[in-house]
Amino acid sequence: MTPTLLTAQDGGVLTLTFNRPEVLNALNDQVVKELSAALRQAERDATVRCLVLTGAGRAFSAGQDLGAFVAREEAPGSSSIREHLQTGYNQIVTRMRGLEKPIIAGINGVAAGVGLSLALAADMRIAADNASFTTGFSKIGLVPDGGMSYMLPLLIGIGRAAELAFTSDRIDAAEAHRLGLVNRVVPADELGAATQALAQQLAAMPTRALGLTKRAFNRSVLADLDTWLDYEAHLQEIAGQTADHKEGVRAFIEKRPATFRGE
Ligand code: LHQ
Repeated sequence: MTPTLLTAQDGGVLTLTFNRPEVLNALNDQVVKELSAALRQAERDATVRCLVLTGAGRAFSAGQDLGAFVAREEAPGSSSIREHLQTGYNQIVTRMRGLEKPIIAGINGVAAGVGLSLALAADMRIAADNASFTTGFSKIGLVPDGGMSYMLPLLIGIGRAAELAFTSDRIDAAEAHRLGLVNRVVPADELGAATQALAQQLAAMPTRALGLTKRAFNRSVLADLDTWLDYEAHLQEIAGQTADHKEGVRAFIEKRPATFRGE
């Protein structure tokens, strides 16, 4: 099976690259499994002192693979959305925040849905100047998940978070920088080098101190994260049963605008 997540280590820097460029690195069960395993390995491996998460091709990640999601929902005995989140994305977010090593998201293109949530779970974000961002969930009748409903208001304030979450408008890298969604924006052809340079800088720092700093930040502003992830999954379970959700997903698959009825 072709790896859907490429891994490469250079000194203390481990780079993980989403590798489904033909679907804008949409996330299916295999990517989730491989990312989870890579994070577990990065926890155990003392030679890894900084992690970079990025995407192959023109996207960082378009979020949940909606084709795979529909197929899963239609399969007899499939798990609920709540379980899907709890056993997949939520564990990844918990692992990313729990990893006591810096994680940098190198945002090389569009980041949408839970793809954006994973970028937000990183410690820092560097975006290519041609990257773009959309929460995406409201377009398919869902609630921001993968910790986004916690991280987004924290990073950019509740009013701006509401605007992005309600409208799912796509914003560019300059706007993302202005909002505080990303730390830095660099020319697209310099993203790889800029991300690796920062990662090497951090990998040469006292890793234990950085890890403890991350632990402190987790405790100071993300203390409720795990409870929150469960609550978000509960809200998503409710949203997932609405007619508007089903219409939104159908419209995406059929490549047509959705007609929402508010129910
Ligand atoms: C895709 C996708 C995609 C499959 C582009 N899936 N193929 C998890 C599980 C449980 C419950 C709910 O929540 C979640 C978390 C989530 O992440 S839900 C949100 C899922 N993501 C989205 O709704 C975003 C959907 N994608 C888009 O809105 C657009 O594709 C964006 C804005 C990302 C990019 O737009 P464009 O640059 O115009 O590209 P495109 O739309 O033409 O896409 C290129 C191809 O990638 C296309 O396939 P094709 O065969 O026509 O070339 C898309 O169908 C495919 N693709 N996203 N999520």
